[in-house]
Amino acid sequence: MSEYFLGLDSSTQSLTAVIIDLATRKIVYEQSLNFDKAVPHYGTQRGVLRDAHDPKTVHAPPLMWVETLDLLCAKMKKDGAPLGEIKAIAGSGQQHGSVYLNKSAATAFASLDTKKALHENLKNVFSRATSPIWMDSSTTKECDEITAAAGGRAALIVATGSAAFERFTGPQIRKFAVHETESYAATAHIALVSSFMASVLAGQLAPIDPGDGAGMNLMDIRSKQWHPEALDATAPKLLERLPPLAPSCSIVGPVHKYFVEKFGFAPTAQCAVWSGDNPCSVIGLGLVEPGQTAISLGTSDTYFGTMAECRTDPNGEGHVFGSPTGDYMTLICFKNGSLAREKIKDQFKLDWDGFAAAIKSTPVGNNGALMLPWFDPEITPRVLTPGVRRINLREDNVGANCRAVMEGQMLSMRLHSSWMSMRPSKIFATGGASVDPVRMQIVADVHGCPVYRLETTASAALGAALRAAHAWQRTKREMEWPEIVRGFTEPVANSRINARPEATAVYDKMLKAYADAEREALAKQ
Ligand code: XUL
Repeated sequence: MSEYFLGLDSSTQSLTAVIIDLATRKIVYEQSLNFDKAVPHYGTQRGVLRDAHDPKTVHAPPLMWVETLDLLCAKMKKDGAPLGEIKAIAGSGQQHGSVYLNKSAATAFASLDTKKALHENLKNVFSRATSPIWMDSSTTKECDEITAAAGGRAALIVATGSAAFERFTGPQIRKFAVHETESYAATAHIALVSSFMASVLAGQLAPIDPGDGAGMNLMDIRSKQWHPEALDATAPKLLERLPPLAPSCSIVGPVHKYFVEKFGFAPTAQCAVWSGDNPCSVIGLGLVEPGQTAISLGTSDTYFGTMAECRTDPNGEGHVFGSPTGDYMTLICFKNGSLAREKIKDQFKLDWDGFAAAIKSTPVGNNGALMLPWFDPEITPRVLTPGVRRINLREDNVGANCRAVMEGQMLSMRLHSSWMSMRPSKIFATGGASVDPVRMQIVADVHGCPVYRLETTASAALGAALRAAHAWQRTKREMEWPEIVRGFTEPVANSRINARPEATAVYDKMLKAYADAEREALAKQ
């Protein structure tokens, strides 16, 4: 007997649906609608609205997400997706983005009318027409104010799991509360993208889970409750505007009858709490046990790790979020990922095969040559003035530059994840670069553990579907996480690349040289 679960991913550029059959361990349906194309009348570019006068201000219209949800449900129905047999739905939202709702919202969610489109039902529920999203970096002043009021940077990191970051929800709320006092006064509820979308589906205001709550600078990372001092440091009367926090496996309630009558969902289909896209990806990548690590080598490189105990980064570069498993996860973002590798590749007019051959023509450790690959401003470490730094490295040496960019990136990743005090025992790699055994050998050797390749496209939506299955299973019997993800997140067969102990020994020494070079470069900033 099939057991269907739906995962939705409301990301920056698109809304994606993945339906899994837990009985056969198969993805049975996948569909994605791109906001710019599906609902062009909102005028977004790549899903966002950039302020014409201030490039740091980046918002998105929440009504656009709602209208796209209606269209995606219609598309699923038209495609014959088994909507009537779905047992539970969960979702993933781009993290940090906030939705501001007036006092009519709760009633509007509860009384959706099938004779009207979803966006017509909900057009009057907002006290702020647009939502600041994670790409917004306009709140440096608010970050400083919150940090000072919360007792300083170290205290805020220990309390909430992260230093104050411009894109985090607390600083964004503060900016709104201070500059748009009347609209803030008219705001009865503040939701995250995740909890907002869950509210629409369930027809009631939905809680926030600790995965996404941790991206706000407002939640006590250990107790997973709102942090009173952080709230006070952010905006007046904030607690009364926030939904409760609830474990990621909680059920909000059955899907609203709007979705039953219009699209054929079963009235018994349960809506689970949504989470952020990174916590959902942790599940979609199969990182369900402490100590598991994945790296995604895409436009930017990200490092995900799971930890049983909450340990925060004293330097404030890495974030600690709640993992949907109830453990903790960390996210470290390196902006100069593929961007830096491509710059070097293109500089020498190579393709990726040529890039790999160039690396192979040089020895492990690059004869002491090092590169700090900061083509763009960097997030980890915080580099505001970009510029590539070369040490013992001539700019025209093809092989040495190709090796140096990859070795530099992996040494940086090892260095900036060391606060976790937990060396990975294996690494799962995804993203473009993960198909290249030459670059993956450097990953394995620098980190000193085997690397496996994961072939995932929609890891956040898949993670959401698996979370739906977990939340639903819990109401019947306890199914452990490894059993939930089994068959969905296995690495590609024969993709294991082992670390070579003699190469790792070279990198163990090189790490110090890299750290010194980095410290010196940062001191000059
Ligand atoms: C994480 C972050 C991004 C967004 C993208 O802190 O800002 O990964 O979640 O959707």
